[in-house]
Amino acid sequence: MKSFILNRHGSLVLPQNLFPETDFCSLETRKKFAAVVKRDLEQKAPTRRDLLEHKRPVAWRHVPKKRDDLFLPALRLAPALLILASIPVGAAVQPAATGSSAPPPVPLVADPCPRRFAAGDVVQNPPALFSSNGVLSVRFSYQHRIDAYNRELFCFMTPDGLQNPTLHVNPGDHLTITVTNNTPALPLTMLLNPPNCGASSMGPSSLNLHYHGTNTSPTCHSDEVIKTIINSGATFQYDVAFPADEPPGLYWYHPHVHGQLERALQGGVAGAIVVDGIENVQPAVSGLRQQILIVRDQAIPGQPAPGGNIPSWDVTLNYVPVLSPADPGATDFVPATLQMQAGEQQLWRVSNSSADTILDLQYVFDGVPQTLQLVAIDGVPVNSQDGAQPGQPIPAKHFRLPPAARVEFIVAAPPASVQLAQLMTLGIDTGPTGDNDPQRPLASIKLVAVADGALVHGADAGAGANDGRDDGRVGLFSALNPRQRRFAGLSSAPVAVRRTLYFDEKTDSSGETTFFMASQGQPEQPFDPNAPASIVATQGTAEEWTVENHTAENHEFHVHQLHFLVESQNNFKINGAHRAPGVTGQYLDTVEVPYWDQNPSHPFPNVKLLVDFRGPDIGNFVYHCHIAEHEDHGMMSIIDVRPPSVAGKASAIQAIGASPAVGPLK
Ligand SMILES: [Cu+2]
Repeated sequence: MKSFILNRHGSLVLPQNLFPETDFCSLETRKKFAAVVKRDLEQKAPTRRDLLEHKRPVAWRHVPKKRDDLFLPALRLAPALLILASIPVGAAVQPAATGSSAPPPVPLVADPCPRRFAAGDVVQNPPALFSSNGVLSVRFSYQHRIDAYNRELFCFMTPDGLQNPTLHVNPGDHLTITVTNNTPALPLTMLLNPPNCGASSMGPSSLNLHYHGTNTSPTCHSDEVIKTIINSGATFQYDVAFPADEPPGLYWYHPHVHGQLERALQGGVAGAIVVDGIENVQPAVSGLRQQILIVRDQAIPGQPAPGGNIPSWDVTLNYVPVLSPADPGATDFVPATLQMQAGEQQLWRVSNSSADTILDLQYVFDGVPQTLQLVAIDGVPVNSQDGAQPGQPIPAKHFRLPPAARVEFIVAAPPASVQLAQLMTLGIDTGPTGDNDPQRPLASIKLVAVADGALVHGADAGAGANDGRDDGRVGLFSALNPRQRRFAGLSSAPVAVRRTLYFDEKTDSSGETTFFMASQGQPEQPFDPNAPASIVATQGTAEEWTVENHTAENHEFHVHQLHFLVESQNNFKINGAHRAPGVTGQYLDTVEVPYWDQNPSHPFPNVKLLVDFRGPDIGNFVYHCHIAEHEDHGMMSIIDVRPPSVAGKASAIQAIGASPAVGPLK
């Protein structure tokens, strides 16, 4: 394991897998701190590779706390702050809120992060909140708890006890969220240079929010994740303005603090955002019963070695756990239950909100794949942006759903003659160094005869109803809506710049791997929130990006604030991989690039993307691999989109990250 370092901006960077149960008490000097790191992490704790090869936990937080050769006394907050001794006190203590009027904090909610479902339970729609008069105003208490398997769970709770509710907005609406970070304070480990948004130092208990896939502004109090930090005890207010031309479909929200993404997502903190109105772009969904299906992943109890049918991570479906077999050769998965009425069609709106688990969805009757009628991908109704309205669904026998991607499709209930109807994920060849994502059933279909509207209406928080409204059905088609064609004309837009980006990984002699989201022609650097942007683009243009995979595992390319047109998927066959069905020619925010076979005579698998900067959003935001473990370990970079009037004045605006940080610790 690497010891901690000061980066080139003078910020303290702790080892990526350091977790703050480490004893920081009485560490008044850098030397003492280094000694503890050496004693407890370098000498006694196994390296990450060691952990992986022995199929043991891969993060410090997973190291068994009962090992008597590890020094893990209880954390005491005040002394811990001594490690920030050279940070001005004001920098480590965040004011209650920024902005003109400080919102009152959202108090702790009793019984946080409930997970009341057992394996095999019926999947219920999450609780839902709806905007009215152009605004959806939400109050969130960010909380955690430890479950029976020693897993740390995270959640947003509303004051009346809803957990991670689905947020329904219309194009043009404002989503205002007041959030209080009610998780326990942990040591702050890194300084953020100005300009700041919230606190100027961050650590494992820091929070912010990302509105994934939304074409919203990357500014403070909107969808900004590089400098927005809400530390324990602080309250922060978001006001996210959805554009009037936002395509109707499924988006999602989750915390996005660098280094903490995997921990948060595997703790389950994620919820759906639905931009309503898809029925007037894809009339095929009019009035259908809908199931909002959020796939999350989490550590398997007992942390068995992955292999065979033992996955790297268990998955859940709206918090119904999908159990995996204890034996790698066994197939006794226990899927969740999805209810349908005989003869009906349903709209399934699936968000892969897992940290690391790649899905390849298939709907199977007695072993025979059924047709999914794809109606939207990553929030954008398919075939809706150009040409004649309405959009035409795409038939597919399976759909590859990388972490963070969403797909919405129509399925038909199985005829009574079918013995076993299931939603499943096919096995994924993630590459030699990737996770084990075996084929497994996610849910079995159960035909029921229940009065209309009572079928999938429910609240997975267990408390409260659905805001007085039924989230169980899509609205009825009224008239074709041509206004949500945000990306219209992109395919014929002139290409202003062509770039090649690539995923890379470097493993050092200790077995520690650093992950890079690199740009051809620039030195590889792991993500640093204080660094200047790697790419400067001009608002109003379109760029063609070729995103290559130079590594031995799959990666999932995601850009904040915008969508791209998938032009082509290339060289996938060198691994026997197939192009993902349904995505070429569509508008995505997340796309998979399969691994390279490491044969120097083989080309890199890549995707060609037409990236749309024609929208109004300017500023700094990120692009990264959405396998959370990879992003946490550095696979992310910053892009700066500038209005045409200032683009080109490159030296004038390198503001973020340019100012010198405080001096090193003594
Ligand atoms: Cu990755």
